[in-house]
Amino acid sequence: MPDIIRSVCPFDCPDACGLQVTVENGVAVAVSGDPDHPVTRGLLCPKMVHYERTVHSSRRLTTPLRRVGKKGAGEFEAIPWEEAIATICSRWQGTIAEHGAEAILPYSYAGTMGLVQRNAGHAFFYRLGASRLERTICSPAKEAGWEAIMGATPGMDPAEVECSDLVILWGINAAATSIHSLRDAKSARRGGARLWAIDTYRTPTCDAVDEAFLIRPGSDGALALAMLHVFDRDGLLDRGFIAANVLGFEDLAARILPDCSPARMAEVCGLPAEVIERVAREYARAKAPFIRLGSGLTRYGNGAMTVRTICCLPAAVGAWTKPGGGIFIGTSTGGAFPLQTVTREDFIANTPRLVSMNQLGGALTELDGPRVMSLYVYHSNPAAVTPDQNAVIRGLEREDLFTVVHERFMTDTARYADIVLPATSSLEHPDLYRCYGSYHAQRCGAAIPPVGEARSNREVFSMLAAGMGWDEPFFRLSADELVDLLLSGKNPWRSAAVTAKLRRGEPVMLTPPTDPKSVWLTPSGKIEVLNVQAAEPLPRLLPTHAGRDGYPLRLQPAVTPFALNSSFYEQGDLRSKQQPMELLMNRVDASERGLADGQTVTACNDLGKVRFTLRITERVPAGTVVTEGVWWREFIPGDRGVNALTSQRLTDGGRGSTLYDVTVEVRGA
Ligand SMILES: Nc1nc2c(c(=O)[nH]1)N[C@H]1C(S)=C(S)[C@@H](COP(=O)(O)OP(=O)(O)OC[C@H]3O[C@@H](n4cnc5c(=O)[nH]c(N)nc54)[C@H](O)[C@@H]3O)O[C@H]1N2
Ligand SMILES: Nc1nc2c(c(=O)[nH]1)N[C@H]1C(S)=C(S)[C@@H](COP(=O)(O)OP(=O)(O)OC[C@H]3O[C@@H](n4cnc5c(=O)[nH]c(N)nc54)[C@H](O)[C@@H]3O)O[C@H]1N2
Ligand code: SF4
Ligand SMILES: [Mo]
Repeated sequence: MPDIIRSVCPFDCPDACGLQVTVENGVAVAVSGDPDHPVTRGLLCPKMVHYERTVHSSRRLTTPLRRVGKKGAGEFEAIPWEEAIATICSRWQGTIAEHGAEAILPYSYAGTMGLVQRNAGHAFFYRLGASRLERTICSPAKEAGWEAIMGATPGMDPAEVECSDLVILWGINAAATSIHSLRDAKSARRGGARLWAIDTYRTPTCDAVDEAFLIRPGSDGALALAMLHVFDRDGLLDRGFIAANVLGFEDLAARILPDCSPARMAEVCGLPAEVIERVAREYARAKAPFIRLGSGLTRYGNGAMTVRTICCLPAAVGAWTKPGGGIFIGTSTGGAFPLQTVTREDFIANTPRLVSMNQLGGALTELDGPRVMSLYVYHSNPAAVTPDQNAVIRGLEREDLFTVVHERFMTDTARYADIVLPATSSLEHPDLYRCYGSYHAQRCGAAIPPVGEARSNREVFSMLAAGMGWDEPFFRLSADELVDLLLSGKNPWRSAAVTAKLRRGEPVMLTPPTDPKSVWLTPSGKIEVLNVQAAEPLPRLLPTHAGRDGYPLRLQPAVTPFALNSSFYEQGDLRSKQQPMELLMNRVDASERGLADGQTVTACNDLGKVRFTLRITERVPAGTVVTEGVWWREFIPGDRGVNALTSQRLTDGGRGSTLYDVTVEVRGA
């Protein structure tokens, strides 16, 4: 009889789905959505319905490897774990003696979201004294924008969307990235709500809504300011709510909004003034307008300011007072578990330098101070996902850089490693997961034994600590013992009964200690439209970076429903549902350049050149080109991925990546 074992989806997705894994003789044979999970309710995305094909893929790495060929050639020989650990430790001891510990740089992000395995390296590298990594590739500008106006106020419960009468999916491709939120939005629509999307091209999400508004990349702030202008001009503000809950709306109205008429902002965002007028009026007149804000619009030089400006909208019309009204950017359950019991910031001595993960290329090729002599990559694929790929690869090609990669697959990054270590998949190790698209959390154990000689992040750092001769008992704790530590103690986010359920592996809902829709956790206790502590005290129109690059087309490196960043390309069926590295272009731009559908083209800018297959489509407005997915190099037309065109520049707040803030020219090639 097969066993059905509960698990959790480990990927970087807002939903952290509950899984049911069918296991026969230690092999996962099927995976389905947990019908009793409060968010999943039995529905999995296309990426995960055959997770067993990833877990038992013939491409899995099963032993440690040592490089025998040229860097990047992907030629390796198998070695025992003991030799791999001994080699790494002795190389590092030599590096520390010669260059200091800051010459070692860890690089990790979100291959797994489990609290223990994701953060497993922090304590090790703090104790080592290595350079610290600033993990800001995803959406820190979104958090910075929220904090500037809402402070530490937790996110509202997104399940309230069911009570809304106007749902706006703003800069979020929910059909690909957040399928359960789209399911809930559609259910609100069946109850009578209108559903809108605001994007830069016609995504599958745009097909699922009543009306889609396409605007110019990075111009959402202009749209939001024009809406605020209309509210103010036409008496659509909720003055009672503002008087009681908002700081400085009058300053915004007096100093910023007069210059933000729909006619002016139409020139920036590309929507006609009359459409902006209508959007503003319908938003203000809705009983309970709900905005679900994605991350796409935050990855620009003005991303944090954009989020801050959009967050003014529900405050201006008092949407927060109605069930279903408000804005949701994500939940932040940081307070629910004592993460420092895993990350151990107390091991930091002398505060080593902080390196932005968005600037890895610069760090490996031109960083001042101790040169980076060793890079340890785990659950991330920087050769594919990190901006300025040419700089990253120049760094990885350095003969004097000792690179270790702990991975499930021979990724583009692993090909450059001196030592490759095989990693477990989430079905092979225990962890505790909390989610960022709602308030649930769940613990799970290993469902199957490790594939081959794969070891988990936690196990590898325990071995490395032993190899370095360290004797802190902390490094000998198992992943399960660390989960127990995370569940220890009283905590305002979870009652004793909730903690007991978590211990048993049941999905639970965490409860924010304060009401997210009436208690504003800012210095003034109000929603701070005016923030006197910020460098910019009021929201205003900020330009993007890309406007200054001098290339004519805006490039959008967007996502596909059939992969997650560079993960899932091992599944042939999922790959075949995508078109490898297409560049979507409007007919107008194609005919101006004499380009034909299906031909190979080269997109270029100051940073690089990338080959794509051209797809002419009306889904993309003139002036913008789009590519979907972060392809592995072995499957693409040229030898560089889209990130050879993206830049190491950072966002205005949060030091985030500016992946969408890019211009290019495209020619036939
Ligand atoms: N299938 C799938 N799911 C995923 C991922 C994946 O790669 N594939 N990635 C996961 C990760 S790590 C993350 S962070 C999330 C991200 O998920 P989302 O929050 O959905 O973010 P993005 O997909 O980056 O961008 C969302 C949309 O914003 C649009 N956009 C870009 N620029 C602008 C702009 O200036 N204004 C407006 N209004 N829209 C703009 C893009 O075209 C895109 O359709 O998804 C997660 N889920
Ligand atoms: N062009 C472009 N670039 C992007 C994006 C984009 O949409 N377009 N998205 C950006 C965003 S939002 C993000 S968040 C980043 C994501 O960047 P990453 O976090 O690097 O995400 P992935 O590409 O999914 O790579 C994760 C790797 O971790 C490995 N892995 C999985 N589980 C484990 C484990 O338990 N242990 C170990 N050691 N390895 C494991 C997987 O095999 C996979 O190769 O990429 C960013 N870069
Ligand atoms: S990727 Fe997201 S939607 Fe898909 S199974 Fe995992 S958590 Fe659920
Ligand atoms: Mo992300």
